[in-house]
Amino acid sequence: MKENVEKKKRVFSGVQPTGQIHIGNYVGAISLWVENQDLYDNIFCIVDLHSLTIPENIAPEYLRRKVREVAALYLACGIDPEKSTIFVQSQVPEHAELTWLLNCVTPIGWLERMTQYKSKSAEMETVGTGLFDYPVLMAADILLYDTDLVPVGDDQKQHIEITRDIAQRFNHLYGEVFKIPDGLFRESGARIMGLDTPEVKMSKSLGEMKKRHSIGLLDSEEDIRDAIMRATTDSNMETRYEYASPGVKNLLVLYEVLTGSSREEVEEHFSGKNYGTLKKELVEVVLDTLRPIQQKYNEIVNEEGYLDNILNEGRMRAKEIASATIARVKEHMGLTL
Ligand code: ATP
Ligand code: LTN
Repeated sequence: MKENVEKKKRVFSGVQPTGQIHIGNYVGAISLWVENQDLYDNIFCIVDLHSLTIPENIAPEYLRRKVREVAALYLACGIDPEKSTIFVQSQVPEHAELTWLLNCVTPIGWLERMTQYKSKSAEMETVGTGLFDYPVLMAADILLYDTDLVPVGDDQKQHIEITRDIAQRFNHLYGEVFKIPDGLFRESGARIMGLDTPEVKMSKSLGEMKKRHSIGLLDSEEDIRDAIMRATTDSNMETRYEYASPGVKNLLVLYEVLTGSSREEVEEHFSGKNYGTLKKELVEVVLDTLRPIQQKYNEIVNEEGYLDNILNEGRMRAKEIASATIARVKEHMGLTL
């Protein structure tokens, strides 16, 4: 082994175990993790504590099932446990502990400005403190692991910004403890829109409520076909990105990322063709992408003990890194005897 190999950068990201994991999550986040897996030292988390911030409809049995589903989907999508650490957030109590310590350096005004909090709380009768504090828990997730890069969809930009702000403020108050992380976003596909409503992003919660809003990674062939063939378009025949309506552009972007083509190639391919052709071809591309994922998913969930072993090993590796960070933080804050 060469001694002078450069240390790989650390990547950290996560998905909440609630709702329907959809093709937007795959394109914007999970497939980006898989593509870059060999370049980095990767840690992928199932952020169950974040799921508790919207407590409605979260029965304990549902959460338990969803945590396993997300973990199995990470693996089915191509996350390799030999190359990446996979673990469940609540299994490493340092996440909650660091959240408290970071709460004490985070001005309330920063949290009041968060757009996700504003939009989610507006729909709720009773707003939990956890929802307000969501960004601090996310900052704790990232900062615990000396993360360099956070690959996410572009709806998470404000969360990455506040993580940087919190880290900088902490370092200013207590000394250089945290590394300042950067977001990592796809150039194309960082925000997939709803198939039925291309003016809003495809979302897991809407996907559970409305048929044809999203394409779930575990959806049947029939549902996938139906959602794409009936996706909102317009009455023109415009397949150039610059002029296409939001619904058509969304289909072009999905086709582009899932086939690994360039925009020019996609435009040339669909030039002069109607939306029916675009939709039919996209159905095939999506099915070709999801078939092997669904097959692998079924194998994983049927293999007794496989998932538990991976999550257990992941927990141990995560715990080791996280506990070292917490010790360093406490030392700097004067929380040691
Ligand atoms: P919800 O909309 O119900 O809050 P979500 O679909 O955003 O849920 P998350 O678990 O919050 O799901 O997101 C997991 C990852 O997928 C994040 O990196 C997020 O940025 C990314 N992501 C979510 N929706 C999209 C989308 N429509 N396009 C691209 N990336 C997305
Ligand atoms: N807020 C993220 C989920 C999340 C996350 C993280 C992503 C929680 N902690 C740490 C990256 C890094 C979302 O997708 N809604």
